[in-house]
Amino acid sequence: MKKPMNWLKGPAAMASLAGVAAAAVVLSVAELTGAFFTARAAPVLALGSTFVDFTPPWMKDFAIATFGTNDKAALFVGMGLTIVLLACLLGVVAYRTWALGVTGVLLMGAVIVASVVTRAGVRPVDAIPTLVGTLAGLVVLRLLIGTLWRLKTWPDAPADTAAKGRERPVTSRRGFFAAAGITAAAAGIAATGGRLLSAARSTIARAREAVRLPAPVNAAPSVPAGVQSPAAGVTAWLTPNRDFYRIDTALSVPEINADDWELRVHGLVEEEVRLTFQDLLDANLVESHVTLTCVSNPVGGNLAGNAKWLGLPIREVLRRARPRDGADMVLSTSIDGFSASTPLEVLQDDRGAILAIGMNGEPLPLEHGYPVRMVVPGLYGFVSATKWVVDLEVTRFADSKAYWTQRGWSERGPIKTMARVEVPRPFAKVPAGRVAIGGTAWAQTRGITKVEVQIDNGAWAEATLAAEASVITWRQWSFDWEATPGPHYIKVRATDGTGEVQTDQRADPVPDGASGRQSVMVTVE
Ligand SMILES: Nc1nc2c(c(=O)[nH]1)N[C@H]1C(S)=C(S)[C@@H](COP(=O)(O)O)O[C@H]1N2
Ligand SMILES: [Mo]
Repeated sequence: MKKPMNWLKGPAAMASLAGVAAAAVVLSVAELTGAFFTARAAPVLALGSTFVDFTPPWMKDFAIATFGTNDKAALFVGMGLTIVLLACLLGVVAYRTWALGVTGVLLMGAVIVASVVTRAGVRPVDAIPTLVGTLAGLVVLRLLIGTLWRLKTWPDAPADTAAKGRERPVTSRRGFFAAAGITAAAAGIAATGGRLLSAARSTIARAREAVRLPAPVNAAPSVPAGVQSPAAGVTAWLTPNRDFYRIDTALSVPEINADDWELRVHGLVEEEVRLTFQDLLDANLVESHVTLTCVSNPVGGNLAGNAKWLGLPIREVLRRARPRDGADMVLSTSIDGFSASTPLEVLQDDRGAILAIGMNGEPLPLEHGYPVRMVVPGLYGFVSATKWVVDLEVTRFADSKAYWTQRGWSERGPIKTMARVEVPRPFAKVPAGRVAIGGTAWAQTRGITKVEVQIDNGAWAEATLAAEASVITWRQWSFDWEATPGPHYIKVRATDGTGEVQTDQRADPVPDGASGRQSVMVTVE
């Protein structure tokens, strides 16, 4: 029996450090070399995407609920910790049995190569950076572990490792730490350099700025005066692009050259249709204000935004393709593999589903789907709003499942009626007297006809509705409250255009959207 070693001072800690340095070298050298290859094939991002795809749905829901739009940062932290733990194990294993160390590094390389080459639009040569990185990682691991073998001070060093180092000069611990530290620092610098180089090569952002959007043949109906709630602090009725919520599975924003973009419309159609970006610029485009909403939005949450979109009605495209009898769904797919299932009839009715190229008067921002995305009034984004869309397959719900449906979410997603209190903020302290309560409500395609407020357990009282732009945009409201000192609860509920009152029945976002009524606690002083 070996006596238990002092872990922190023993070879295990130093071997772990060697493993971490080697793993850092694999990733950073791969990333640096990768700057000269397809942007989407960047090894660290590709690995992250694999991580996303293998993250269990409940953990993804947890990440979105807990970190909101910072869920990607949380993912990288989680991935980093996982890699560090595995790298420690790799170092220890390599110190004991070198062949296992080699296997470990090769395995790491294989996982990254698999992640890279399975990204859409990636060529086999894009595996080269990872191969270079793997080789560099092996060399570094061998150098560091070799140094450890030559440190003879370990009481429990394996007998054969002492022999391996016999004729070599004895190395100091300080030397080892210096070597490992310098390696890790160099790896960090290399990785940063790789990222910067990739960013500098991003020409798509500049190409986007050069796009001149055509004027629509059907301009958006003018927005009536008074759509904005008079209560100070309520969200802007029109969401500026920079403030528009962003939800997607893409770790690096897909970079699509608009000149290369093509949409293929196929499946259960009489005629396959192909559209280029120029075809869209030349088409009869329409413009409309539409409020997008995410199915992950909790009651009272802010995963919703309202913009003016410019695009081609999808029903024009479908008219050309002529769907066959029996088709009831269109599966739209993004260049990065995300997909959404939208009922065929929703894309053919009067609601105004479009292939959008413009958002608030600009080409789509890269992160909102440049060059082309879908915008479908009335449906949550996960079943309709495919960004970076490149493929429309006319099919049947019975035959195909979209990205989130495969992960436990619904196959359909009509937006639920929802009212939100925006001022006062939860747990605010407000002075007694007249307090302006205000917020936003939505029930896209049905419209909002009433919003009511309830203070504590009092009677429901009608709020004042701001002007309505259309039934596919959200509608704001305000309510003057004579506040008396003490703690109070403000509850809100909306009624949609069909006369249906927003349910009090609480439901989680999974599988088809949160329901229930928001209740905001405030203290009146
Ligand atoms: N390619 C792609 N498109 C996508 C998604 C995605 O993950 N990938 N997410 C969808 C979801 S869940 C929502 S709510 C909307 C959000 O659009 P936004 O980021 O422009 O607000 O995009 C939809 N389109
Ligand atoms: Mo979403």
